[in-house]
Order: sequence, then structure tokens, then C-alpha cells
Amino acid sequence: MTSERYNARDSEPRWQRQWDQKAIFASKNDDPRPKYYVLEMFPYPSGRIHIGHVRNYTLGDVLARFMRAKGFNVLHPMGWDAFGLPAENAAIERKVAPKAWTYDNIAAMKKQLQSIGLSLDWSREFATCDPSYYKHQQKMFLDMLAAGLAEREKRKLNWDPVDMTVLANEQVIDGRGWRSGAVVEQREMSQWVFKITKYSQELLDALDGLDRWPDKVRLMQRNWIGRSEGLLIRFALDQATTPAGETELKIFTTRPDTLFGAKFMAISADHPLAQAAAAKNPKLAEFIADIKKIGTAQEIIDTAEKQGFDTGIRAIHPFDPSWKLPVYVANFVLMEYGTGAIFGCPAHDQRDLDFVNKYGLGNTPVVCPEGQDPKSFVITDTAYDGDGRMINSRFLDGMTIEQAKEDVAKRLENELRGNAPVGERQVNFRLRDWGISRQRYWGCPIPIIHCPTCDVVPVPDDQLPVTLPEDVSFDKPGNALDHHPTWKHVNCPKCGGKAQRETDTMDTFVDSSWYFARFTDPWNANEPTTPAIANRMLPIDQYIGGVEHAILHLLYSRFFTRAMKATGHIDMSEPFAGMFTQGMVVHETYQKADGTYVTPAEVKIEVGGNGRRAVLMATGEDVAVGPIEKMSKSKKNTVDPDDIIETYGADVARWFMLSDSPPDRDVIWSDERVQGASRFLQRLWRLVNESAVIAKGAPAARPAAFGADALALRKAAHGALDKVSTGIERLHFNVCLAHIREFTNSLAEVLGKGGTPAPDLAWAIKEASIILVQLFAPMMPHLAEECWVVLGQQGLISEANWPQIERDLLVEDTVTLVVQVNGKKRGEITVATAAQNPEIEAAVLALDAVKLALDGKAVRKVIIVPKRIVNVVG
Ligand code: ANZ
Ligand code: ZN
Repeated sequence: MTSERYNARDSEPRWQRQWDQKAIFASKNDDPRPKYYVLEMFPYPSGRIHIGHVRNYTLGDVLARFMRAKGFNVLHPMGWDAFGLPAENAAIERKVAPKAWTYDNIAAMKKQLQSIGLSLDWSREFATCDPSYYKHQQKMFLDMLAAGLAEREKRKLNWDPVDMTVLANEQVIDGRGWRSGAVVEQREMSQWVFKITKYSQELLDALDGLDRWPDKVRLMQRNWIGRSEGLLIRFALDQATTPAGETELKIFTTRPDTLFGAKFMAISADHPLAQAAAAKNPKLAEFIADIKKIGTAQEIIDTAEKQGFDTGIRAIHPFDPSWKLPVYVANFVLMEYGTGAIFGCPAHDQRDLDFVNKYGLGNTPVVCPEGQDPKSFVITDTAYDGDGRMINSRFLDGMTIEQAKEDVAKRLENELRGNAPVGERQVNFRLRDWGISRQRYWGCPIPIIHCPTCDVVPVPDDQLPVTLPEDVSFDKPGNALDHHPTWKHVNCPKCGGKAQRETDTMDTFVDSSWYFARFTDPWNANEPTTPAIANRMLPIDQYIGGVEHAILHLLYSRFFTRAMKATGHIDMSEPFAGMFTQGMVVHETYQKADGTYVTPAEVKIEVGGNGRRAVLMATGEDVAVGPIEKMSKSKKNTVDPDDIIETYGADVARWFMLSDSPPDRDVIWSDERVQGASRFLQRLWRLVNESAVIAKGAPAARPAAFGADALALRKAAHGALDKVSTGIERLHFNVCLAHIREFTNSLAEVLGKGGTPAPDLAWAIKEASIILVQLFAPMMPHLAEECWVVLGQQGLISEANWPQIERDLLVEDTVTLVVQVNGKKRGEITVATAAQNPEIEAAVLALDAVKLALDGKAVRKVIIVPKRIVNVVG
């Protein structure tokens, strides 16, 4: 037995070097074994990895190592999502070139990632800012342009007149640019868009087949695509009231059943009718200018106070020529959706109700909930959007909503005005085409040349990539590419005349929409993919990342894969067969009396008679322990992965990350628990060393028969093997770790008996210790390698096959326990011998006899005497 402690600082870099030298994690494209592609969302090279990355990559790594041991050709690559704004900000603030800043960060972060002991195939590494990557992206853009999947479109955008740049909706705060503070203008500009809406229905339908995706992610995608079935209705206008003789207003509604509850019409400020009316009405023009200041962000529009302006125009109800409805310009109607115009039914739509209550237009309920008396059913502040029967609706009265919708649709479809029907069924999607133009330097250049004679001209293939110039200056606000003295001035490839390059670059979401496909053959210099290889290695069997990417990144990738299929780069539609969203790493916050935050590293936690107390180490003053929150710089509740690895080693950090909660939930970082993980690691080390001594004396051949002790240990070993195997496949890592701990206890118990074990038991101890080490190898790979040597095993454990389960050892024995409540016998329960305490506890508390005896009292404690008694203390 060794008295030496396991020394992670010595062991971890040593094994990392060995793995690296033997390139054992590099997967080969001609490997004939079945493939398994596991991928974690690649990081943005901000400069340092944070603890959330450690969790993300550890989850993927456990799976990769396990599948490798199971005999799969595992593809587990890593790269860098390297374009984006922070590099430009660094250039502005610190005068460093975006490229140098990015590649320095990559180098630093790569070192950090390597110190975690991840089984990554670094031979496939690339950064999206490598010209050898974005060259292909430019080619695919041109392919998509040719295929009608990329187009130029005029769009209204938020324009910051001081920074001279387009702002994303999130960058407009109270109508002002987030950085300049200037009042943001709406400008119509030509943008490049990807035609994702061509696939709206398909992207929606295919979600049903993604059965290894979390339901919540599929739901988020569904809502984002936002399919609505409704009716287009052409309302006639009272021509005497229209600005230029307009005769009708087209609206889109999903609730034609509520037509008899209509109180007003509303149009968007950008609607042509609003513009025409404003041209003749300065007050209206002023109102329009005013409401446009809040920008186009949906959340802002949703939460802003409803405002409207009566244009004086009157619309005529489709079922009653004498019924006139006022037409308002309203701030909650968007031009981009439906027709940019609505009829408002306040009783059944909250926005409409808020609106009428402000302008005194009243409401008439037309749907009455079942069981309500229509006579007494009134709406005041809360609209009713539930089910019911039609009331106050003439020929619709008594119908269900569905029947009324159908009835209205049929009538209006069959009614002609001019020679077109008044009503027309329509399916609308919330999903918009994907605008990819960004007025930024640090992004993939859009390979287009604008010629005054030939208009838009693609950059010829042999001139790709269009590379970013490096001699750029960030002295002026706006796009540094645009300001570059020479870069944009070129000759037109078609006519040879003077022309200009497109200076917009692509949204960085484009870069991340196909990197997973590039990983399958990053060496192909001529094509984005090698289709035969991509088709074999994709789809990704397990993709892992944060839920913050559950909508856009996944949707764009799903679209891009289809676009690559349409342009011949790949032959499938769905890139991610399995999707997993991991929880966050969270931590307590600490605040001084003056409200400033301090970091966990500056604080000492004292646990005493009065509970936990936090003390600022430097001064000894008390600090308040605040709520547990997502780690953030502003709250200072972060822990640095480097510190953790330096103090405890990567294996402890990995083990802790996996042990404390299910991977899809948040995990609370706690130093106490990390220390617990560290103690467990040392315990494993001691146990394996003790076992190794016995294993040396064990018979080489498997004994013909096993005694009771040996059999029990073998059952424990194969039981754990079975449970950990299925646990890893299901990504129930915390459960796996509980089984490993339990099995460790079984082995410790046997070893604790001391003496020289009989040959059959010695053999079982050897088998058990080998299985134990293999079980924790995916989680603590460095310790496992070290133990593998101690146990006299050949080669690297990282290359060893997963142990074979002997199924006949899995037949579960049962044991009957006496159940007591407050010391008094209330019954018995039979459980599997292998059942763990939490399972037993749950089963006992579910017994009627126990519930009865507790009589509603809370359970204070459950004491389990193994194999004999369970006592519930209430
Ligand atoms: C009358 C009505 C009555 C409506 C009622 C709702 C409830 P989704 O499900 O998102 O498709 N709408 C249509 N176009 C709009 C626009 N450009 N800006 C703002 N709102 C718009 O929602 C469709 C409903 O949203 C439509 O049905 C319309 O209001 C409104 F009790 O028509 B409804
Ligand atoms: Zn030309």
C-alpha cells in the first residue's frame, strides 16, 4: 500500500503529453469502424476560458472517451468562432490589431483547454477567421446566390448617425445607440439576406423527427418559426375619408371569428396608407416620427405603452355596409408581419383592449366561456382569449370558435369585390429571412463587387478568398473596411470598369452554421466539404451547448445544412441528431457593506454555531452572502478554471462538475464540495494501490468457482458497470458518479476485512479494481492512467476497450427490511440488494402505512440500517 498522495500537478501534464505524442484522439476518415461524432459548441476566443466551458467540454469528453472505449471511430474536434465585435473593440480601446488579438487569445485558450485533459482531435483545428476557412464560406455564399438562396433586399435598419453603423435591436436602448447615445434613425438599406423562409414549413415539420432534442428547444424553435393560419380580409374604405382615393385596406387575422367584436382598425406607421395620410396631416406625421423612435425591437414594442392616432379614415365592416370603423396608426402594429394592418377586437386581445381603454372605444365580447351567462359576461381590463361559444355575432351566435372561423372564411372567400374574393385563407410565418450584412471589419467579407454598369457581380472563384486587409485603422467610427484607402477599389470582373467591393461582412452566425461540416474534412483546400466524408461522419450524434443558442444558432445551422444540400456540398438536411443543453455554473455572491461585490477568492467562509459567515480575508470585515447567480464579471462571483486546476488538478474539477447535479441543470460551485471531490480522488488512489498488492498475488486464470464474498463483489462490479454504461449513454452523469461511489464503498468494504484473501476473492478484487478504474476513466482520465499502471495493465487506458458485462451477474437479489415510524414497526418492504439509500427512502415514504403513521407530520430524518431496518423519524 502506498502512503503517497496522488500528485495531479505531476501526473496530469505527463499523461497529456503522452496522449498528444501518440495522437490517440485523432480520428481517421478511412477508419472502417462505426462513427460517433460528438461536438461541443466551439468557443469564442475572448482570451480566457470560463468555468462554463469546463463544464461543457467535460460533458462531451466523458461521452467521447466512453464511445471510443466502446469501439467507435469517435470524431471530437475543436475550433474557434473567431470573428466578432470584441476584437474590434480591443482594437479601438487597446490599439491591438484584431487579428493579432484573436490569435493570441486562441493560443492562450488552447493551452487552457489542453490542461483539462480533453480527448480532442486537435489535428482538425481551425478558426473561422482563417482565410482557408472563410474562403469556402464565400464560395458557398456565391453558390447560394446562384441557387436563389441569397438575395439583396431593402430593409429598414437601426442607424446610429454618430457611430455611422447599423445597430442590432439589442443595441438600441430607449431609442438611442448603446455606445454613442445618439438618437437612432430608421434607414432603408440594401442588405444581403439568406432565404431561410423558403424552408419555414420544412424546418417546422422536421422538428418532429428530432426525437433526441430537448422538448423545450423544439418548442422554442417552433415558436420562433411561428406558423399561423388565418384569413386575409380586404376591408373596403369609405373613399370620402381616404387621403388619395384609396379604396381598401387588407388585414391579416387569426381570429376572423371575432369580426363582430371589432372596434377599430390599426395600421403600422410604415404602412403606405399611413404615409399617404401623414403627407396631408402634419400632426400625424409628427406622431409617426415620435413612435418610430423606439426602434424595431419586438420586446420593446411589446412592452411600450400602446399609442395610436386617428387618421380620420373609415373602414367598412365586411358584413355590414353601415358599420364604420376608425382607422388608427398604432405603435404596436408591425409592417413586417402579415399586411401591416389589423382589425382590433378588444374583448379578446389584450393589446387591443389596452388600446381601446386608453382611447375610450369600448368593447363587445363575442366569445363567451362555457358556463358563463352571456348577459352578465363583461370584459374590463383583461381580454378573454380562451374557448367558448359565439355571442353578439348575428349569424355566428351559438357556434364554437372553430365553426365561426370556418363560417366567416367560407362566406368571405365566396364574396367577390371587383373580381377578387374579399377573404382569402393564408398561412403566415413569423420567421423572417436572415439578414447577414454587418457593417463591420472583423468578419467574413461578402464576395461581391458593385459595378455602376453591371450592378452586382460575384467575385470570380479564382479570386477567392477575398481576404481582409490588415493595415486598417479604427480612428474613425464606422466600418474600417469601408474607410480603407484602397481595399474596396477594384475593377469590375465583367466589364473591367471601375467598381467597388462590398464592404459589409457576414453575420458571425454564418461562420458557426457549417463549421461542424468542415470538421469532417478540414484539409480539403478546394471544397468546403468532401461530400462522401461529410455524409459518412454527419449528422452529429451528440451536440452539446448552452440553451442561449437554442434558437438562432441551431435554426441557422439547420437552414445552412439544407442550403449546402441544395448546392451539392452535403446530402442531408438535419445536422444534429442529438442535442443536449447544459445548465450553467452558478455561485453565491458576496457584497461589502457599501454594496460593492467581492470575488469568492477574496472571501473566507466560516462555518460555526451561527451558521455560515463570510469574511473578507484582507480586512477581516463581514461580507453579506447574496443569492446564487450565474457567474458574471459584474457580480464578481466567478472562479477561474486555471486557479482550480492549479490547486486541485483537472480531474477534480471535472469530477465536481459532473457530480453535483444533472448536466441539464445549473450546478452551484462550492469550494467545500470541490474539496470533497478531491478527497474522493485520493481515496480512489489509495484503494487502487491496496487492490494492486492483492491483484499481484491473484491467480492468472479465472477460478472455476467463486465463494460468497467473491460473488458479491463481482455482482457489485458488473452491476456498476451496467448502470454506468447506460448512464453515460443517457448523459445521466451525476447518476453514474453515484454508482461509482457506491461501488467504491463495496470494494473498500472487502479490502477493509484485511488478511490474505482466498484465490477466488483475490481474482475478484483484481477484476473489480480494473473495472472501477475503467468506470471513472472517462471522468478522471489522468488518475485512471496512473491507476492503470499501478494495476499492471498494458498500454493506455484511454485506448483500452470498455469492459464486457457478464449479464448473468446482474440478476438482482432482494432483501426485506423492517419499516418503523418513530421506532415502532409499521410494516416491511422488499428491495433490491443493490438499491441505494435514496431509492429505499423514497419507497418507504411512499408506503401507505408510513403515511398513515406520520399523520401529516414532516419527515425529519430517515435512518437506514443496511439490510435490516428503516426508521422514519417524524
Ligand atoms: C383580430 C384579432 C382578434 C386578432 C383577436 C387576435 C385576437 P399571430 O398568432 O402572431 O399570427 N396582427 C396581425 N398582423 C399584425 C401586425 N403586423 N402587427 C401586430 N399585430 C398583428 O397573430 C395574429 C394576430 O396578430 C392577428 O389576429 C392580428 O390580430 C394581429 F381576438 O386579428 B388578430
Ligand atoms: Zn462592370
